[in-house]
Amino acid sequence: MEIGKDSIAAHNEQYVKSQQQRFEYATSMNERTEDVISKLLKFQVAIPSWALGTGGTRFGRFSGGGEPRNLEEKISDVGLIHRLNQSSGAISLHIPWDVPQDYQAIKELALHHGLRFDAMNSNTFQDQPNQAHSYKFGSLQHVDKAVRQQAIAHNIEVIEHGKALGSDVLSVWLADGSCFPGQLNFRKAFQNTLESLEEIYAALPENWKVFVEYKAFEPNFYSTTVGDWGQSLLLANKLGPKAFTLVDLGHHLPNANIEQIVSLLLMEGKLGGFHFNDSKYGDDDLTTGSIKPYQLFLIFNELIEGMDAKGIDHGTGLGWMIDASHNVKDPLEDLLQSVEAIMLSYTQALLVDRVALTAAQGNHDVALCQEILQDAFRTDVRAIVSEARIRAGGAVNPLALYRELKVRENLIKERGLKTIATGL
Ligand SMILES: [Mn+2]
Repeated sequence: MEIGKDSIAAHNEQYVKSQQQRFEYATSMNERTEDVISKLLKFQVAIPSWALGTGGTRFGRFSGGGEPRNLEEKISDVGLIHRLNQSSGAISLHIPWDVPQDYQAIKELALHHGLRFDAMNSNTFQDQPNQAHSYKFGSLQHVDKAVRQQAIAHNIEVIEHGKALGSDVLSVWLADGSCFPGQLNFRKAFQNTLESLEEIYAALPENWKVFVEYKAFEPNFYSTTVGDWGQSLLLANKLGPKAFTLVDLGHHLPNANIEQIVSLLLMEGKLGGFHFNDSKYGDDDLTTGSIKPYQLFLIFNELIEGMDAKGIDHGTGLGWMIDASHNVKDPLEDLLQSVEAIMLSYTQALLVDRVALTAAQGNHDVALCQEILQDAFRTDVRAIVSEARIRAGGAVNPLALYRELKVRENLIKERGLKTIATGL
């Protein structure tokens, strides 16, 4: 299914008057509105291929129907999201779930939908059929060199797929760690991981980056070999200038100060990318902005402050991606909500009066610092975000149009009710 320009125009027509009124009010309250819109137009959030089907838990999985059955249909789904919101112009692939059969055809399909290929993700957390060695006790950290070599070779193969598609980032998340005290020699596990990553690093093309993602726990529950930003930064620093830390919002212990982490990583020039999601307890798959929108705003506040201090382009300087897989919502509706939450938080953070904040910080005016931040956070910026979307050719209300057009019903008709997205 594809959404035509006329469907979007007809939808937007219903909102012309209300949008105009709300946008005029927003402009009258914020003199930098046009500058903000120009930044929003350049800000794109990549959609991971694994977020397009219904995820599950170890207890079960409840498919919503019409899930993409192959890479082509995944690209088409991201195309639908991007057509509606004009802010999701990239797809992030996962190997081996998304191995292309015909690179040229896949590239043309992506181009047709206005998508580029974001970071390539390797998988050494599962065993694949016909695989010689098991990852049950780790991959890049493994005590057996043959297992490490297999995992290294897989990562290099992922780079090759990415080169053929025009990606320029390898994103590595490791499930490596241990479940019980005494199971693992921490130092040896780290050294093995470093040496393995060095071999992968050596295979990176000149213009590529490697992102080292960390996660506090799960699937291992006693130790994770890349468990926090310190361990990731150690690896990135030892690897070299093409290696960076990747921050996933849901990969911290409860109440971690993620905004401080991104601030310091940016200061060190080692923040490579960002995975958006939200969590209440230990999950990392809830809709971005659904639980802690203020935290998301504070993170964007530090991201913008840190990027501006270094002259980093907001749109292209870092990798922006959603990383979530949902159990109970229509995945496409969920992704539309997540991207919207990201755009709203980014916009609010752009409105922070940085001159006033710096002055208040210098005067130890703690109450005023809070007022300045919360003044921006409490600003209703929805009309600004919709205005940017309309100007880019998107829908005023992407989720409403998705429902008006009965997209999911159409996808079920096309693909069937009991489809399962590859990899899930
Ligand atoms: Mn992630």
